[in-house]
Amino acid sequence: MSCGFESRLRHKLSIFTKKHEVFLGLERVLYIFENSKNLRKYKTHTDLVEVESRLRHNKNMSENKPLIKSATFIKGAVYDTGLPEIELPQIAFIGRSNVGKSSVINSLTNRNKLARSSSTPGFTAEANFYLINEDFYLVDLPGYGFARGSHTQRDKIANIIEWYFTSKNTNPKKVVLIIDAKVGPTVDDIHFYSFLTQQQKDTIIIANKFDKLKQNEVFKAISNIENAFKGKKVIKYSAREKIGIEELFESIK
Ligand SMILES: Nc1nc2c(ncn2[C@@H]2O[C@H](COP(=O)(O)OP(=O)(O)OP(=O)(O)O)[C@@H](O)[C@H]2O)c(=O)[nH]1
Ligand SMILES: [Mg+2]
Repeated sequence: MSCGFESRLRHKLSIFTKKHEVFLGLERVLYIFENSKNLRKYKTHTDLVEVESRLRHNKNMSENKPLIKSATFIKGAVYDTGLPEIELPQIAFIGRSNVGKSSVINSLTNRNKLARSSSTPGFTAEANFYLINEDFYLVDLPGYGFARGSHTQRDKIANIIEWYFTSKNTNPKKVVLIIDAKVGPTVDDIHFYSFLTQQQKDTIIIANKFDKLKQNEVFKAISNIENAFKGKKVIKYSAREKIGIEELFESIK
């Protein structure tokens, strides 16, 4: 842990104390800090890197330098005829049902209710186009692997996903493939990644719901995802805790 790193955080947080503790024979550093709302404890350097990333994101927002200046829902499409009239680059968000695709779009745009999210799987049923900074679209897609859905429902969703990724009229510039950090990569995730590779799509992998991992699960969970995708880099992300936003934004630019 570098002193520079610690002092940068100290400057940004109202109270920040450091304690040493021994746990299972391991010496650990406990950082305790308080912001206006709540007291939080972070135990490792990795935790602090994420805290810093979140603070940097909040600072950008509060200093009126938002990464996303405008975000507007344009339309939901299921076929080429339903696509938005104005052609602009598209960044597509895909992953299993309920993995948090809509929530990731909301966290990235810092808008709570832009993309509709729900704890009921199978919620998004069209390719929803959101115009960002009048410059490009974020596309929220329905999720695959909706185990409890009817055969007809799953078939309909699979067709929409296939249409979106094979149509000459959509052609996403980048694809964000979202994996559940806690569940890990599913057979469908791996299958879908090879489909994207065959389609020669530029794919970014993120592990959402990172907040659900306990500290001692992080290394194993992330390596497991990286290994499943042949060592491809995985961005640790939490739409709920706003972790990884800057890194994802940089990757999709
Ligand atoms: N703990 C935690 N929960 C999350 C996170 N992101 C999303 N969720 C929750 O996961 C559930 C599904 O989120 P959605 O964003 O609707 O997921 P989706 O992938 O768009 O779902 P479908 O459109 O149904 O495929 C909601 O209850 C969210 O609150 C996260 O980072 N951490
Ligand atoms: Mg959704």
